Amino acid sequence: KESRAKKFQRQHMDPDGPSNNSNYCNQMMRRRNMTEGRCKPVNTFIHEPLVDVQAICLQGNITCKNGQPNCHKSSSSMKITDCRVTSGSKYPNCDYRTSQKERHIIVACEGNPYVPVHFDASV
Ligand code: PAP
Repeated sequence: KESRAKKFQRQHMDPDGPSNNSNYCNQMMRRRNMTEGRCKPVNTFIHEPLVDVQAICLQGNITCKNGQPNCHKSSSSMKITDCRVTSGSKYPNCDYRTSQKERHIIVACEGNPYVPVHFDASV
């Protein structure tokens, strides 16, 4: 079974991106298997080295949206792409809006090693 750490990498890591095109989310959401069974409504890809994202687990500890205490906010801003399903999108033809941003990101971390398992927010 896919570990939570590997699932985070599949859903959120694209260190070599972003390809600068408006179809990025349509392609990547499909390629990373987030359009099977349903269109995952919102998802963020991070365009920074994995080690830099893993290091967020050692940075400022904050409360997550769900009230759990295991969230951490990046001390630097990071290149990200937000993907949000369009209002006209109809499964199985998942259609996304692609928005590139530079934001501080908040991830939840778990385990030993203590690594990212959930993307909480960007601020
Ligand atoms: P996403 O939230 O990063 O988009 P999602 O597929 O929802 O991805 O998976 C997040 C995982 O992190 C969940 O585990 P699961 O895959 O076994 O269901 C969730 O339980 C876990 N997790 C750990 N800490 C938190 C937290 N503070 N907030 C939300 N999810 C968390």
